[in-house]
Amino acid sequence: MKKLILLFILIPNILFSGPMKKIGEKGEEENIDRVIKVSMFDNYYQPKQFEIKKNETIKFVVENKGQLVHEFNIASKEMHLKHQPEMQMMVEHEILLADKIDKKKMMEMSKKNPAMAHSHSNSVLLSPGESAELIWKFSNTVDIEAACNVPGHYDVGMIAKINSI
Ligand SMILES: [Cu+2]
Repeated sequence: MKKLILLFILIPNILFSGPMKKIGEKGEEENIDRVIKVSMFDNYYQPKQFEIKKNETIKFVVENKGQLVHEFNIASKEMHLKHQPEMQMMVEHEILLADKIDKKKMMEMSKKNPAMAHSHSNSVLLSPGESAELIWKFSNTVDIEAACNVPGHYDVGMIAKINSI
């Protein structure tokens, strides 16, 4: 059981280290070009798409205005698809519930390995009513989408296209 949890936390980090370069990188506060507010509803984003220039650093201020847990994750389609089984596992371990995240359980896991405490820099996972910021530098704007990988949500189209301008 413990080994299983370790596995699903560590594997995505390994997977993400490669493809991450293609989608850009974590942005720095002092380099922010624009701030974009994003609202998450059940199951869609407002706005539904983003117009982004290559090399722009955007601060996304994301608020979950829905009744369900949602994710705002900047990635390629391929990366989203790889991330989905990990999210499914979080559901199976009852860390990720339909309307909340069991942060106590998440914390317990991160205590066992400090490396687990950090979340991916390209995504935020929010309970209803929560807000978070994400700063991203779009060194590439091709074939990237913001999407929610909470099981079932991507399939019903909780995806916001990122258009290169
Ligand atoms: Cu969602």
